[in-house]
Amino acid sequence: MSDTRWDRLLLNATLATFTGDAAYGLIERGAIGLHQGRIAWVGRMDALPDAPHALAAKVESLDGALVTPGMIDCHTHLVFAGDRSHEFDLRLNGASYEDIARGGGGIVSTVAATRMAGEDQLFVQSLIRAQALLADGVTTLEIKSGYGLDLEGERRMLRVARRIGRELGVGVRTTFLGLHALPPEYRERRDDYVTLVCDTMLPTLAAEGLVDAVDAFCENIGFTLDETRRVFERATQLGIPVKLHAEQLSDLDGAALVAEYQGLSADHLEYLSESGIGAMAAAGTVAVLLPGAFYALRETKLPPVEQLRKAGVPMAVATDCNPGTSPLLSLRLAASMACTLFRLTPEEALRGVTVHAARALGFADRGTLAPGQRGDLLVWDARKPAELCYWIGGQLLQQVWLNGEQVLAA
Ligand code: DI6
Ligand code: FE
Repeated sequence: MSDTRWDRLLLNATLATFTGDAAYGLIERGAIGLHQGRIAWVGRMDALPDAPHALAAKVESLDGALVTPGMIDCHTHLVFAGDRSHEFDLRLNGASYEDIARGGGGIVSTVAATRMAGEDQLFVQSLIRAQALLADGVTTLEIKSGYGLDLEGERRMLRVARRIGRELGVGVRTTFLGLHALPPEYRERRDDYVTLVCDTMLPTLAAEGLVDAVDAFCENIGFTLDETRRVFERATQLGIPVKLHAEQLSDLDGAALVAEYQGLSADHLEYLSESGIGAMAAAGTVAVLLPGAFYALRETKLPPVEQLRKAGVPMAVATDCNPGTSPLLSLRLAASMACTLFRLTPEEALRGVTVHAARALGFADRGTLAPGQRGDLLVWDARKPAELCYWIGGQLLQQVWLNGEQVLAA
């Protein structure tokens, strides 16, 4: 007779499930069953329906260790070539991000390097960054294009993003960010570039199955509200969800625009207005907070966290990993910074890198510990969830489980 038991049963765990009403959805002396890549059972050990070995083929005790869902980094630009560390010096000497961008540095300098790189070279350089995120608990991540800015370059980035997912077994969502910066060859022809993005690049890449969502950099140094609307219209026609870099450096009302399109998320939001918050709340658009960029740019304007909280807008937290404004390779550190810099509670920050981050990517099958969810789990050298935000650095992560299989042990 075939074995109908679960593949695995983990016993004596402190489970931060992020379900139900308890703080962190905490279950002490908990157990979790895994079967065929999914979570089969979650609850208190004393509520298990049978003896452990009658329930699962393999049983192990975690000795009280904390277990959380795999963390989800819902905003990264980690596929790129080249190096921008000299901009760090420039900024420390007083140049602003806008100054550097206007002077030919910034995004377009990464575009030049990324266009030069072959697909394998881009893959090898970018894989290292994805591995670093995984090593601190990221089991699903979003990766944006936006450093190719022509059909071939954007395609290469998105293909590399998918390949990273296959190589590491992590979940990858790809976002097309054709409206990231105006490529130099279109300097006098803005409109033609937006047309190219809307009429050629987006539909072609979507047809190739490379686009899960569409984003734009709606900003004075990026693209206008009207240009952003054009790409959102096209995405909507193609049935692709949208999200937006909004209100990072100024208030252009981008959050209201993305909400109008029932967008998944509006990201950054330091300059978000009261009306933008209202629009996001009504549309169910997630606020993605990016403390790494706030920190690296030495921004002083805080995102309106208290008003977002009051309006009931879910807040996610992400690394924004990119070579210019957020060279950050730990989502757990981003959660810590969201507490220290933005005054999120540790529970809000941890919901922000799990359940709300899943929602910001349109995923319903991950981000909590519940039956039916993907078997993506983290086992930590910690007893209380707040420790994950409290410790700055250190090797807290003990085990990573992806799709029900243990892939990493400290
Ligand atoms: N906002 C950001 O924080 C990144 N892109 C964007 O639109 C920065 C990208 C870079 O500087 O390379
Ligand atoms: Fe970004």
